Amino acid sequence: MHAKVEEIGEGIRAMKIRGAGRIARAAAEAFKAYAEDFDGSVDEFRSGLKEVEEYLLSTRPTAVSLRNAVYYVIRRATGNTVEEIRENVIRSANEFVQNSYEAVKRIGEFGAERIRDGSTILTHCNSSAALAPIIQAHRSGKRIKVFNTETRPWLQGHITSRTLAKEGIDVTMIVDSAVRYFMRDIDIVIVGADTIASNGAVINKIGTSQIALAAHEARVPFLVAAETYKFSPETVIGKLVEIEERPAEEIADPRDFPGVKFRNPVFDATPPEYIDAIITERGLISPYLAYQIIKEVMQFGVES
Ligand code: RUB
Repeated sequence: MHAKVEEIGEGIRAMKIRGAGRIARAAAEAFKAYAEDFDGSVDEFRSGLKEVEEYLLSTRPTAVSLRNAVYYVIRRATGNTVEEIRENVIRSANEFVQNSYEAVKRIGEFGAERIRDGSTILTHCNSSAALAPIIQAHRSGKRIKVFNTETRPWLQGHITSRTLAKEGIDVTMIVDSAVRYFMRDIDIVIVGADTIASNGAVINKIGTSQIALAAHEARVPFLVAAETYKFSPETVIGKLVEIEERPAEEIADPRDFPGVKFRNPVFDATPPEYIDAIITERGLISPYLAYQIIKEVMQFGVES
């Protein structure tokens, strides 16, 4: 495998590159690097791109953003000469990355409107899309407080806390199991998404659905911030979202627990009835409009 492609692929697999948006942009960058360096015939280029596609798709299963990024580039990798194909791959990879950053920025602007001055926000894991409205609200002068979960077992919440503290935001880190205890102090929950199914269910970091339940019970608005490439065309044709299960060693050393089994699913599904709105770059929508977004906004159509 091409060195840069492998570096990106292994980075995604080992979670050095993580978060659905970053993974997607990295996949686009991998194609770009491959195309820039390619030297050979048109047929070799096409089969090489196919190999890159299959390799990238094998890295992590849950975030559809990865597959949508891969298909975005592959569908545009047309041409009769190596130069034409190269140009199209590089252009579409750049386009995907640029659109992705632009989408997060717009989500920040739209989402910030929903954050009132003086409010306390809860977030989970580390989502660029979820942090964008929070940071935007703060920069626009709103006095806000944030509670964020540490997010076991990978502790992505540490990144979130540090990012927010660096922005000068009043941030408090709590353990994942303290969410319901603090829910009475929370005005709004904002989380990200790895995949949104056609029925409006949101797949995000494990624990998200428990937070949604606690928010629902306390009548606290629960918002999801997600670019439209987090919507899954595959779910329209009946495919289930695969929930990644990672090694037990990420939780504890199994050798210290003879006779004990471990399970480590790293995502869960929050049903649409617990979601007040999804903040996309196209605006705020009901989760029940997921099918519409997939049909209208996604250029990819249904991938099989
Ligand atoms: C990260 C996670 C994030 C979403 C959205 O999981 O669940 O909430 O990916 O992130 P992991 P973003 O750390 O296992 O990749 O908004 O940055 O795309």
